[in-house]
Amino acid sequence: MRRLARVILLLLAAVHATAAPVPVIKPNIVFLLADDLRPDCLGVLGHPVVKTPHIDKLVAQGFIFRNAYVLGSNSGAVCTPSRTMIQTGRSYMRDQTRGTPTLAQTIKAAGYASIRSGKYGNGPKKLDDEFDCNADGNNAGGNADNLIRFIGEQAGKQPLFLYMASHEPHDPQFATDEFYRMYQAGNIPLPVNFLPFQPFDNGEMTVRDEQTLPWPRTKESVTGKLARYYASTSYWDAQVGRVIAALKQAGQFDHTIFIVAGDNGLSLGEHGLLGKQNLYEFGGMHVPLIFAGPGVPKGETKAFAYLYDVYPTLCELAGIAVPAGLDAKSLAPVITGRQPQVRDCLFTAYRDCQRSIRDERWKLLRYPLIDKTQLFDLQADPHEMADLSANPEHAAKAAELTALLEKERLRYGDQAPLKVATPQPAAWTPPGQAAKPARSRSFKANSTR
Ligand SMILES: [Ca+2]
Repeated sequence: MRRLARVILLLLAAVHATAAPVPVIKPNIVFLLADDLRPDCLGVLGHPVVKTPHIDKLVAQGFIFRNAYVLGSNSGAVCTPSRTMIQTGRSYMRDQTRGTPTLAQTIKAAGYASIRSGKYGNGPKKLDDEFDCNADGNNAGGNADNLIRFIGEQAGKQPLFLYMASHEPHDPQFATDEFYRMYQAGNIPLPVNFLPFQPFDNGEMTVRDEQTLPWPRTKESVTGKLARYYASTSYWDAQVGRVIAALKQAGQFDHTIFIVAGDNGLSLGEHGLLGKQNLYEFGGMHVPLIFAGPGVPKGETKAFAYLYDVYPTLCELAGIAVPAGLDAKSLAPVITGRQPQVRDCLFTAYRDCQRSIRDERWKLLRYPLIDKTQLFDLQADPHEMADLSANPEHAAKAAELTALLEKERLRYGDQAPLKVATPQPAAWTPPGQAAKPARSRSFKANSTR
């Protein structure tokens, strides 16, 4: 009798299960975040030298954001606010860890098994610890090992969120010999806007990154650094290839959304600079950002994006509700072609010494501590070599962008003024170098190479 009752109960349960809505299986999410990867430094982005065959193939059918930026930084370690903003979706100029759930919390609540492997503690450790599994690994090879193990253990049980936060190609650039052998300094061109010295004091001239090569910067020293940087990038790409192979082997690849990005940009000889502590286009804030996978069409846009937009974008692509209260905006409407853009100008900041605003064509940089402004026509001068701020013909454009900068910065909680009471002198001489007239070290005034 008891046995019969059990059979009836099982039958009822089966009927009930059949009547229930079919559960939607969420896509896996794989976030490949390189460290200090420049905005053009992938083969798929058209880079003339670097070889990244695995990423290129992975995102060949993906969607590229050409104008993606980090909002800014309150310290020389731009990585830290950048990675925190990825997790919080909130401006670093606000209290970021209060009131809204983090990316890891949101993804976990949606039923994912999550792992982060890579740079740990580069931001509040409690944010890193919100992943189910946390495993560093000393380099991208170790990161890949951790992810491959996790795929083996978890695939098919729950949707996966894999966050590969590798150390590469950050200096000191790590690679194995086969990748170092791929690049010879003598075959690598200097940036077109190379200078031996940055000719004025941008407020952060001798920070750690700037000291990684001596002044003056030379062709030999800069191309040598570029060779190591490209080798490290190719090494990272090969390790990403191992993770992709593991996803394919586990039958998970076709059901995975991929994001490829860098945590901040980097100057490597442009304007005489070496770090991520400036706001030029090849400076600290401009980053690569590519989405690929189910629901993402092949495409490319110049629509402005912030890196922290990844948080709500991922949610929307994976069918997860976007939490209220984020500063970040979902880029999904741009990816799917519903909207051409989600913002019409782009603001960046570095400590209290640099601010910038750009629109589709023009960019204004402001250095409050030395009372200096630069104006560039990015359409004619993408390498920011001809400062037009003193040109009366463009005075109205400079005034318009200054007003826009004043307005936009408030949107992100920026408290630092664009003018200070007692500006410092703009002139700058590298440590150990005799002072020279600034003109001899700057670009010719009308150059638009
Ligand atoms: Ca970084």
